[in-house]
Amino acid sequence: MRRLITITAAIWATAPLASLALQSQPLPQSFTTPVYLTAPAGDTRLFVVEKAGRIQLLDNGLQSTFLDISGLVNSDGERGLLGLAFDPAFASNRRFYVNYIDINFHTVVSSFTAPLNGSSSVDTATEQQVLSVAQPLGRSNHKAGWIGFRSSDPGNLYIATGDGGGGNDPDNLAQNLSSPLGKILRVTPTAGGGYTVPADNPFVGVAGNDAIWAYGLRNPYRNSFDRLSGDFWIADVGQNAREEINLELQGVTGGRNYGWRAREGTADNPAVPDAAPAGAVEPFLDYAHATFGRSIIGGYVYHGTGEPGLDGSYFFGDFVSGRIFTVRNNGGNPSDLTERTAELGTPFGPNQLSSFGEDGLGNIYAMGINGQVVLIAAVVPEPASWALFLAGCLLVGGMCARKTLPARSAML
Ligand SMILES: [Ca+2]
Repeated sequence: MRRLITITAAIWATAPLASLALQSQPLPQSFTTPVYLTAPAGDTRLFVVEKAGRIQLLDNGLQSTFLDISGLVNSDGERGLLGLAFDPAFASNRRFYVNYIDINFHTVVSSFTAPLNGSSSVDTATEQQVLSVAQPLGRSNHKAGWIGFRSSDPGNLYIATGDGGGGNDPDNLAQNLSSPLGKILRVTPTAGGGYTVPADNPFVGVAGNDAIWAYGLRNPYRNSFDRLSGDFWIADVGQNAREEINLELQGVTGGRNYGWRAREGTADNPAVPDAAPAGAVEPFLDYAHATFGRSIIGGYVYHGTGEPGLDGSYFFGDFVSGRIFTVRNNGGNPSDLTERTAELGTPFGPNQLSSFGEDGLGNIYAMGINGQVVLIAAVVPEPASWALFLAGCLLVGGMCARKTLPARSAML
């Protein structure tokens, strides 16, 4: 505990002065419990995932239902349609993947094929199941559900599974290398359904489920790959003490153990007597529940064009507190931890922030279970203000030439 407080203080000490560089711009549309947003690379459309089992398409501001599998989905509590990833070759094969809890209480990862006409809805008969994982009976939470492709590893789908729930992982599934729960899985989906395992997965040829990429996770609900560097950011929701962010830099081979349930963030889990596993990897950053919040929502590394000074900053937030932060990776260590909540106009109150999302161009969004989706955008000075400023320059002659304009004016 003391160590984290020291680290946190050091990070804060290096944080820049609060700026007013960002704002949140609400989309005019409202959604029903949005929990994710994504798009194929380079695609200007937005695909918003609704927890009950629908994907809403926004195409030039026009909204339509892209996919409706609500009849297949158990969406109570932490269950629902939880993940969406477009095949890196979507432009040619029109394939995308979803992760949902089905009515038989399994985590299901399936592919669907979008119609040729980009404005039509998806035929649910195109579903091909990649894998199915039975959830422990009677345990309603910790279903994670994020899925994603890494640009440097385009044939393989990464799948985040929770520990199956129940509080403090009662069957120690996250440390069990025979169980697919409490893991990041990495599989090669096969056309027509099913998957194969990449030969370089860490447990191929040794004891352990060959599909496992990383383990010792509790509820890695929202994760991301840095679209430029390939770094893997895993945000693992904690139990009663700590929230954590794990960072696998591009090039890190699989097989990492992130410590749950013995470890919760940088501390031993006070609820179980388990010794820390040998070789368990400490988080990149964690926080105590008395500080930033009680349920982390992982986000994205900013590579938008609106605010060049933010390039490389990782956005994350907290569901319970509604607070939003950025932090930078400085050689594997956190730096420049900065709260952005007020700067963004406090877009979400307590118990609303459900996810961040990244569109096909690299813009970042945040969304809440209240139905609102906001674009995280740069603040652009009002045209009228700049007109007045420039008029003033003319009046006072060369005065303006020596005045340093704010950095963000460079994008105007
Ligand atoms: Ca094995």
